[in-house]
Amino acid sequence: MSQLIVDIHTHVYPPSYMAMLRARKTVPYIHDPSDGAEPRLIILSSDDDPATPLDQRGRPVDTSYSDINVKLSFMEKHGINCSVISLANPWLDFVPSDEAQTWAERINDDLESTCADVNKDKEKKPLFAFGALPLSAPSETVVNEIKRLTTLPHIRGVIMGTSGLGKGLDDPDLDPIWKVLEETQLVLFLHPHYGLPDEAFGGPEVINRYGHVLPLALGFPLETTIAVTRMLLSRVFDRFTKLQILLAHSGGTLPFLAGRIESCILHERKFIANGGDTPGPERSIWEVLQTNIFLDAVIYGSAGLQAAVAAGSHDRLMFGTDHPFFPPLHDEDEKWPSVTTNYQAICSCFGDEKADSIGMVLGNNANRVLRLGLE
Ligand code: 5CU
Repeated sequence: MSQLIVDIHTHVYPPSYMAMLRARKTVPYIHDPSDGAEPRLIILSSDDDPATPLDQRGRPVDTSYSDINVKLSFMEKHGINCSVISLANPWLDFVPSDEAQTWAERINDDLESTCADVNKDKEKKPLFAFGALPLSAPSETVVNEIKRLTTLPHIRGVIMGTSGLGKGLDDPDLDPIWKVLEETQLVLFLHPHYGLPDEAFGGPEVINRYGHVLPLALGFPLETTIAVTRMLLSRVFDRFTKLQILLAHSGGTLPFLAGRIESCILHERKFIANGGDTPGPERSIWEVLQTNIFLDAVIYGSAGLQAAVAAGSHDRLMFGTDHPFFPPLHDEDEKWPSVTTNYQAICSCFGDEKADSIGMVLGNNANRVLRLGLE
């Protein structure tokens, strides 16, 4: 059989979510220009700059975000055999607390039925999904939704941002959620959205001068790195040793900075514990990277990918595309450079003599870890 290719980083905004964004006037929202031009998704806080005309704020949002047939065509074009779809950022983080559960059920049931419908048709490539969480609700509600997700046959994990219940991922109130994820062995796909404060880049005026380059290229990866480091420092991985987390964008900068993080912990054991005598984490970052963390291979270059392989291993890395983000700017018919660069980075990172490793990263790891049952 030819090489199995599984895309584990591929997003959707189901139609109900698009309608919800259209009804909003604050970030995140969708604006439909009156001249019939393509709708705009105003998604990052820096997008909503009053100095920018509304019709030009944010980024264009087309049917590739919500029409599953567009995703299936994209898979066909790029030789992808199976995709594990997930709601895109900012998920349900902004939904009022008393509506969060209803929205989570709506989105998750929608994802489940999309996968079930597609998978009924053997001509189509199979789909699975990561469920969304009602994180603005109390942790008990989140725990119940995670338990409900285990009853939906196509759900293989959950996707979550770095704010957790609103206070970051070292919040002790998240413990019941870590516990149920550990018990159910659902993989947690951890994905950034909030980036760094605008001031880190010189303010909104500087950010907008360069489009989304600064927040996406630097803000997102650092956000992920900070979030996981806070989990490590607060000993989440000591308390929940079986937690399985998949980090977006090859872990942000975590593989590259792991040695420095570990060194700072070792040299500042008392300091990191609130200035007191409470010990820092017992398990090293290296052990956590090799037992609790999977990384996607969405890093667009072999240097970053080599760091990811060195920090984890080739059997903890999984191919992804980030569709529908980063479409080609010029020729709509060409293969997406954002996909081909990731594919080439995987091939060049391992070389011809390591076909097994390439196969694992392109699809076999996802098939095994997410129990996709693909042959
Ligand atoms: O790079 C990415 O993963 C993304 C994403 O998922 N969402 C987004 O708004 N921009 C870039």
